[in-house]
Amino acid sequence: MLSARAFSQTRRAVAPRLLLLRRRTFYEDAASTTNTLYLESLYTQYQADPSKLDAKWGDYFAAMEAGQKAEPPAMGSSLRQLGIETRLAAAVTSGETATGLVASSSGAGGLQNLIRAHQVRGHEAASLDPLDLHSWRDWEEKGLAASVPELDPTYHGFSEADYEKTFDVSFAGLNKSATLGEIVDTLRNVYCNTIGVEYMHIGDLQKFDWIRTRVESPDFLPSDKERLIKIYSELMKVDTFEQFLNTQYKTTKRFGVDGGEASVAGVNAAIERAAEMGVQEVVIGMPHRGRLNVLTNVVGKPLVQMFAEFKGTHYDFENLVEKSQTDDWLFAGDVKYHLGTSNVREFASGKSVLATLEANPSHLETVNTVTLGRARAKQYYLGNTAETRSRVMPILFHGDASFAGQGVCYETLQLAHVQEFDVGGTIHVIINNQVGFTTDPVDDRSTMYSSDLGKGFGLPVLHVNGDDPVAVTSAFQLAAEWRQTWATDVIVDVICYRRFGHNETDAPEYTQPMLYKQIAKHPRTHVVFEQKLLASGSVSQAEMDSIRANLWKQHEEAFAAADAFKPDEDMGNWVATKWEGFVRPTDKASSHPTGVDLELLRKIGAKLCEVPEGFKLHNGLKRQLKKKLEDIESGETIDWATAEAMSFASLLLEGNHVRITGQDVQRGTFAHRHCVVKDQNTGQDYCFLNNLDLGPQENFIARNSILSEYGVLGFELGYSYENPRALVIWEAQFGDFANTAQVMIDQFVSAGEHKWLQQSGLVMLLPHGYMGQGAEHSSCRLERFLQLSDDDEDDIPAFENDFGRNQVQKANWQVMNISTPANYFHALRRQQHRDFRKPMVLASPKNLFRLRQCVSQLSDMGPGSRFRRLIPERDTKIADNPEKVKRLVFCSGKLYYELVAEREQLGLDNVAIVTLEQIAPFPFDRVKAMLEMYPNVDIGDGIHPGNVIWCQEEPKNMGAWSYVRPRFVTTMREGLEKDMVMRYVGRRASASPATGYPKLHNAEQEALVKEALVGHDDENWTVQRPSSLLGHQT
Ligand SMILES: Cc1ncc(C[n+]2csc(CCOP(=O)(O)OP(=O)(O)O)c2C)c(N)n1
Ligand SMILES: [Mg+2]
Repeated sequence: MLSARAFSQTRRAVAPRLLLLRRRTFYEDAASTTNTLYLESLYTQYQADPSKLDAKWGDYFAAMEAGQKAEPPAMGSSLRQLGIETRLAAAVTSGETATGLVASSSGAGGLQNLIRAHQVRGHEAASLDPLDLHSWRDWEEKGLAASVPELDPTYHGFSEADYEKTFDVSFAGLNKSATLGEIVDTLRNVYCNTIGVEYMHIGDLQKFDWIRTRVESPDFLPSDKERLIKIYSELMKVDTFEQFLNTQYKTTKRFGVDGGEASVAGVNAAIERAAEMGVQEVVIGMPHRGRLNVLTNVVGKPLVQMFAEFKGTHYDFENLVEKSQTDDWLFAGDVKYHLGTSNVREFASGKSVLATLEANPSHLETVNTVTLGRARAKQYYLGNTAETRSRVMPILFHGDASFAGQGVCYETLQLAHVQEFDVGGTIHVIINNQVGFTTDPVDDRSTMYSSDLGKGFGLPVLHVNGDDPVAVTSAFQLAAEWRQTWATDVIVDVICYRRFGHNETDAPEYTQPMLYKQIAKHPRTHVVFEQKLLASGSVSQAEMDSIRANLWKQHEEAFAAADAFKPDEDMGNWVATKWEGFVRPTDKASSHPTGVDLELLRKIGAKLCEVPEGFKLHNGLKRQLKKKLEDIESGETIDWATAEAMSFASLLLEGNHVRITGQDVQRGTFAHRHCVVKDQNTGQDYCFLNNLDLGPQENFIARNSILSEYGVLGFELGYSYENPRALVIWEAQFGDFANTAQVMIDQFVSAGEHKWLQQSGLVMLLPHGYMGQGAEHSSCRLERFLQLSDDDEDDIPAFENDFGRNQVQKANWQVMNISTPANYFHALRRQQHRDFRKPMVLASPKNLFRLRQCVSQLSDMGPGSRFRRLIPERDTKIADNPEKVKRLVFCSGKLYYELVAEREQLGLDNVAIVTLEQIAPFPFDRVKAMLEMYPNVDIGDGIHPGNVIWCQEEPKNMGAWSYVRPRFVTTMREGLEKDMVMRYVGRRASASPATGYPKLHNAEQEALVKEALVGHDDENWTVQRPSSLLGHQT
């Protein structure tokens, strides 16, 4: 038992925290929400039977009813106490147990509740803010109170006199019999110190206990000299980097982590601990803040190189300019705080870890799922088991404002345990500097913590004071242990401050004057820590001085050496993963034929129609498979889905992993794919493509995804980054939904290689086509993808041979609208049969799956066949008589079939129809051949259009028109030295992509097809618009 003196010391020790608990009087206010509810319940009782209520309350309510001003009879704690008593009494009389209610007795029940209160709400009174402002606890307007009454022993019925009494207690670090003073002190030490742990929302008792026993253990925070020195050294590495740059480049944007240094040191501790527990690789995604420091001190990018980047000696500008004159592809590069890299980190323990930092754009949180996709791919290639997942650990950094505000964070957490997306747990680190640019936390969220989203997913949240590097290190180590033990996510919320402005050139005093007065006075984290270490006598001043001096010297030496740093010719060190044998756009590339042996295709075909003995297939599917088998055997009518499956199968047999995800991809939005079928009796899956039984094959994954585009597309992109021997496909339910993933498309898919040399062969399937389904399900917004395509409309490249391949190699991506199953087959295979990778955006069909005419011959996929960027007139009668042709119609996708049907109907043999299968990069060479082929087609008089037509379904301001028009003209001018005015036939310009009225849709479609084929009589150019439904002609 404590002596009275010791007890009073204990109480003094905790006194500042008690002050903190009482800083606000929210609960003391009779008009506050809590008490309003309580008053209401009393009033209900009063109305029911005034005699049951204390007379003072009766008088109060009577006065209120009479419209007189009255004070409630009980205020403050007595009111609260009364509330508790009443609720307890109600619970007892109704026979409920008192779980969740506080006991009013000072006995064991009260003690239990006191302990539980600390476990539940201790973090709300913890000392988490280095600046001791804890502003997020004081948001009355959001219903958030600063005081936590349950942490006060008196709330549980104890009085001052009880502090010296002993109680039987079972709590780590306490004797079985301890005084209340000791108990309170221990509880506050664990739960209200510089770590605030939130874990009571974790439903699983085992996990809950796992975390409880660790944080409650007296050994949780280290105190031995060796470990303290290590923590100090790690912190100083981070701090020295920032301070050194601050002296050399005071006003250069670097988004320093000053104020949050401990978070970077902490991540290192997490990785080291994880390595001890079997982690071999970490994949890191992070935004700007502290990124340069992480690159250097976590990933291990050499200091010399980092300084060379500051000095600008890491690239040779003259050389770059020279290259731009000779090369037809120029690397754009990116600012240094967006670049990625990977490197092997060695630890003192002898363990090493391959650390990869994903390149990212400035768009906050976008990199999250890209990082997880890459991690999942690494785990897949290691063996795709829970064990291999445990070997690759993702770490995602977040800013406090962005984690609270960006919806993709939700998508990221939602993916955590979905099959084929699970990465075995992610460590989320919030560098919580309590500001987002100029926005205060009060404006960046509704919830108390930036991390509160995590609670919805049952993640443990470790809030930790950034000025306590020991606590930060322990929190990170715990996070790593959690991840390795439970294979689920965890959040470490490092609460710190931002010493300078948003970047180093900003003046934050404009917007946060009071905060920055406080920050200006506040010593750096290492100074706070040094004082603590000195006070505790664990480390001497001389020891710390020597560590600091050494680090500074290292930085000075590296800085001097940076002048002589040899720039990497290839800048290859910026690519997170290097692919052996794959070439850059500036290198010579090669490709292989994509046709497949017909016998093999037939065998594959048979397997695609076969389910195991006893498998109860749905009758509808049985009929489909029977028909499919007939088609394959005849080799005449291969449909879209079969062509797709055959291309997948052939790629799998060639050793490519194939993965397709997106909403409902197993069946396919249009019920065409059915690549995974269900046993009607058992619900069991069967996947044809994983049971080819035709020799060794890679694995096929088709997984329906969560209902997200942004997050899932990012995941697949990251997956595609890891290994080029995988065909990775993301399919949108309808193409228009891709716009919710626009950041991923603009910032990563279209520009990743140009900015970061990061290649990807990702395929995006975007169902597209006008079928009268209204505004949103008609268009995948081809125009947007085409606008992002980087081939110059006025430049026909002069490739000596293999125009098509060369052009794609230099382009940022390929945009397709394919019209035949065989061409789709080759387009997919072509992705894998090159020694470079290029994303492919495919406006995929919606009705061609079942269109009788949309079939290919098996031989179109056989040896010698290949992808056709453009398909010339297919009717030999017309193609063989080109001089008869008066109109030349170019189109793409399913519109082709409608034009042909109408042409047949009208019996026309003077109109040729050509499909552009690959729209971008524009097949100048093939288009030129088409323009040359038909000598009698009027190309216009130089002012007015002739009869070379671009026909599209989309409104004039959409679809491919704006992209193809100048390129057709260039082809004619540069290639054939003639001026051509191209004729537009398609819907009129419109804000909405399509009409919602089916009849109007039909009328439009009919008008545009007719106009393309027969045109209108307009000798004198007076009819500007042949139909009110169509666009102007010029
Ligand atoms: C998606 C997105 N929206 C807006 C911005 C502009 N922006 C850059 S940093 C920033 C504030 C970020 O605050 P926080 O997440 O707290 O990170 P911090 O800079 O404080 O480390 C904003 C709004 C952005 N980069 N990305
Ligand atoms: Mg911030």
